[in-house]
Amino acid sequence: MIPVLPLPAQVTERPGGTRLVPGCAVVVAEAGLRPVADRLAARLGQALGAPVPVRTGSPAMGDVHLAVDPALADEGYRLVTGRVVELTGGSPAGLRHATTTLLALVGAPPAVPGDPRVVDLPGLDVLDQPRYPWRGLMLDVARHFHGVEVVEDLLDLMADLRLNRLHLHLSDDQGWRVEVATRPLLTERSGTSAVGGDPGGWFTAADLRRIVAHADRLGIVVVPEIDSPGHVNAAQHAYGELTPTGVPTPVHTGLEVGFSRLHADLPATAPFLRDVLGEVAGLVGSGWLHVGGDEPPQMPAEEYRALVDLALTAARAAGATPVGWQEAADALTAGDVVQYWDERTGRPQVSAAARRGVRVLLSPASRTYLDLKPEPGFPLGLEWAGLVPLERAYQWDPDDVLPDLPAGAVIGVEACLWTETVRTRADLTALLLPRLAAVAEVAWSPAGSRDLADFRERLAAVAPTWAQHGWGPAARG
Ligand code: TNX
Repeated sequence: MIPVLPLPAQVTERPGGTRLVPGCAVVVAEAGLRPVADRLAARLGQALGAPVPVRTGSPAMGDVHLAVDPALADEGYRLVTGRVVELTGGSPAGLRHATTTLLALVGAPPAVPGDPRVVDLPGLDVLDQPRYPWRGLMLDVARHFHGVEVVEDLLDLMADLRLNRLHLHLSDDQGWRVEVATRPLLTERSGTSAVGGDPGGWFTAADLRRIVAHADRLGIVVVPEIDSPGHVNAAQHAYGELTPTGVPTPVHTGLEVGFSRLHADLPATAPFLRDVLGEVAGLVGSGWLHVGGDEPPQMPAEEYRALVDLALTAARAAGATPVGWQEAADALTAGDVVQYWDERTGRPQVSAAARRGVRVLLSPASRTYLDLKPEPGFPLGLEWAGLVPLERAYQWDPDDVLPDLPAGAVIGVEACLWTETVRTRADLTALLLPRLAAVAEVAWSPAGSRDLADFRERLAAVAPTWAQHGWGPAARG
């Protein structure tokens, strides 16, 4: 058992190994790798209980050497323990993954901070690369708001699990969570509400820039979502011009869905989508924009299509590749991404879209909706698609979800955390862990390589590190 999550593609034992002692250094082959090296050195220093310097030049015995070799896969890496620990990435992103694998092998920092320790790494040759390029987590900050510190903390957790996409669900019926310069009432009137009358909140442009910068340091791409044409009560509460009567709708703090919608025949609708989607895509600047499209209330199919087309046009005009929930599948074109979530419906539409070249992101609710309860009576979470115990989040294969997809259509896997019942950081990680590690392994590790008993052993090995961060079910007490 190698105490690493997700399971690497290939692990070979070799003679020898590396002894890491306080005083060892992280040595970079080129100055451009310094950001990756600095982060590794800081964390290695914590784990060894003594500061670890970063140097350029040639490594001495017991050092950690970082280099890039473009012959490796883009996010791929190699880790070899011997006279030195040799970490090689196909890119800085791959190298970063190598560092998280090394940190997992080193294990949790000493219980008494600063108490120096020696770590003997076994002789290993790890050659690893991801199964899918999109390994995501969706966080709903609309039902309950979660601020910059919590999001940064989640980004750290994601990076350790080698996840590389953070999808932020920024608007819904209950609240609006991103400042938009051309529509200030969105946050002024709809930023402060949340499910159950709990406190709201929103990201300023500076907040979003901070999140994006932190994600960028970790090789994580932020995908903002502005949901429409359904799930728009917060927008209509702020701007009455988006409703047929012209009167702002009442604030909504309940859990019901599927009652609010935009109207294609109102003059304010198209400018709203154009301005808001354009601005949010520009603020995040990742080249991706999720346009929602889920759970539209009753409306003529042509009107739904016209509204989704407006959102898609706005996304493209802002230079972003659109992502949409499966309900929007018919409107998407080659290169766009469709996110499959509701296993009760939508299969033919998603498959047809894939045949047109639309890429498919898998979030089947019964496997990846981590807001669903892991066990009966769990104090948090919903149950609408059943329970999602750890085994269900782990024991499934992406190839089996939509078997009639063309080869290569699946771009990846995304876990979703809706936050109707999730109010605090402790609530978040109580639902996320350990199941997020299961979904991460489904997205990363080679088909057919997974073994539940081995996975459970590896979970037990990383649990102390999570506990030290205050992550996981234990954190809720
Ligand atoms: C379905 S998934 C929704 C969300 C809810 C979630 C609860 C999707 C695209 N829509 O509005 O929060 O179920 O699990």
